[in-house]
Amino acid sequence: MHTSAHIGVTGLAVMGRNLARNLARHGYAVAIHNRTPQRTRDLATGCANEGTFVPVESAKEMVAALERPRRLIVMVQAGQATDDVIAEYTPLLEAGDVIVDGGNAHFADTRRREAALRQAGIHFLGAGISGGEEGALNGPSIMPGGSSHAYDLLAPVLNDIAATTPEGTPAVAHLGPDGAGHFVKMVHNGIEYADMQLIAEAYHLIRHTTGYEPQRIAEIFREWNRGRLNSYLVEITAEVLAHRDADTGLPFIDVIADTAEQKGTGRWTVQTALDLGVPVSGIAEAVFARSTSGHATLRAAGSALPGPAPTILGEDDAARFIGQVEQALYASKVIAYAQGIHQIQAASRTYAWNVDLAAVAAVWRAGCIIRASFLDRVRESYTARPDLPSLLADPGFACEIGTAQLPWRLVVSRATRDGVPVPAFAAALTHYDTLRTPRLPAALTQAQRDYFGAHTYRRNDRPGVYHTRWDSDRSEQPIT
Ligand code: NBP
Repeated sequence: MHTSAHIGVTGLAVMGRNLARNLARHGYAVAIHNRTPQRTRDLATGCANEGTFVPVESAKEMVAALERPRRLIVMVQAGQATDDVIAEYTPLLEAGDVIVDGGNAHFADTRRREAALRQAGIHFLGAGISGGEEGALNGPSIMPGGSSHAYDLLAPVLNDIAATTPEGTPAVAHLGPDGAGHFVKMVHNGIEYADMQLIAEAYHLIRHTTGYEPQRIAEIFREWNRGRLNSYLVEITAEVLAHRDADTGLPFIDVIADTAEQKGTGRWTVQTALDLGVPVSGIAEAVFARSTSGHATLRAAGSALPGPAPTILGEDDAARFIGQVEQALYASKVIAYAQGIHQIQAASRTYAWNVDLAAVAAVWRAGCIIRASFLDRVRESYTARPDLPSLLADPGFACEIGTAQLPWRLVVSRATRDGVPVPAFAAALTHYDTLRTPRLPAALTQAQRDYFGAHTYRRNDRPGVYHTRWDSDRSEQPIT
């Protein structure tokens, strides 16, 4: 057996297998292991021409095969499987060795694992990896969190295997200690949900107001992909809409079931945002839209409810409306990213991670599902002002959204009037209007809370906390 593999990968399903191949193609001797040995053998024999693989059949053999300090990438199912694998390796590894969890772990699990392994002197890097199986093979976007020492031990390898941004830099950066990387990956996935939902709403609205066939709408997305909406998701949307089903000859989009599934990272993003008290309404609406799509009984009952039939626009009006949808999509996308970035800022403060948001935008620029030209501008904004309170405080984005806001309103009103659901467009616009409203009805909410629960309130005109005796003479009492 080869006794000095540079790095090990355990867990050789689609992601681990392709990541191991990516490492081997970059000249690393990769020790490979999988619980079911057949996967290990398949990789070692099937891809032998791609580089040096060292197949092993146990954790003990893996540890013996690795050069020191050992670097082991765990690519098994998130959750209990990851805990099981870590528990198996912990007694076999030595102080100074590094475990990298490249799965989609919940950041709280990563914090727990990092703290536990630190006691044993073992470094733990929680690395979010995005780009699916294709990215794992040809260059993913990598979001690592952990100690600087652990990152330094892995940085040369991660730089080699990561995607390359348009600036020529690798799409990887040390994002902070313990769970910072997995948190950023989770929010990446949440933003991905929002971005996909917004694109889906744009398509749906155009189809229902113009009557255009999907192939024609594909052209619209192709055109948009040449402008400020340029992104992987817009690009693949055009491909999907242009595709015809081989069996029926019908547009592919019309033959697949309209029930979207989810694996859970979008839901985690929203749950975590609720805990942090951060509004991520665009992401939340996207998660709820997927759940609603799967509620067959609810939808069957709802299908009998009354509502308007969409009016089909003439050619000139349709062209004008499509331009407005582009504005609405762009503005809503900026809001969704701004909300996700706010969530990262809030977690970074709560957990003292000191996440560099310019680095996050740079890492998201290549290899991952939400890669988009627009992220260059996000990176520039946070490079110029790392303390920017919100993406919407950037003069460039504020100006663009200012220009987009009227068409955005027209799109949301037309959708509402015609009965076409646009939950994410509407949530984004509502968020925008909430932020710009000088005086919110939260004053009434607070007064109600004081009325029924003596929850107290603050006044605009003087400091202190007050309660009104609602059940007696309605006199006001200063509390502090
Ligand atoms: P899966 O998430 O489907 O997990 C399958 C792997 O986990 C197999 O290697 C399996 O071994 C192993 N495994 C399980 Br299940 N339980 C185990 C246990 N108790 N002990 C040891 N090994 C165990 O694989 P994947 O889709 O390649 O994803 C790997 C990680 O990357 C996951 O955390 C996933 O969330 C994340 N991720 C996936 C994607 C994607 O596009 N698929 C993208 C980004 C991140 P076996 O062969 O013996 O059953």
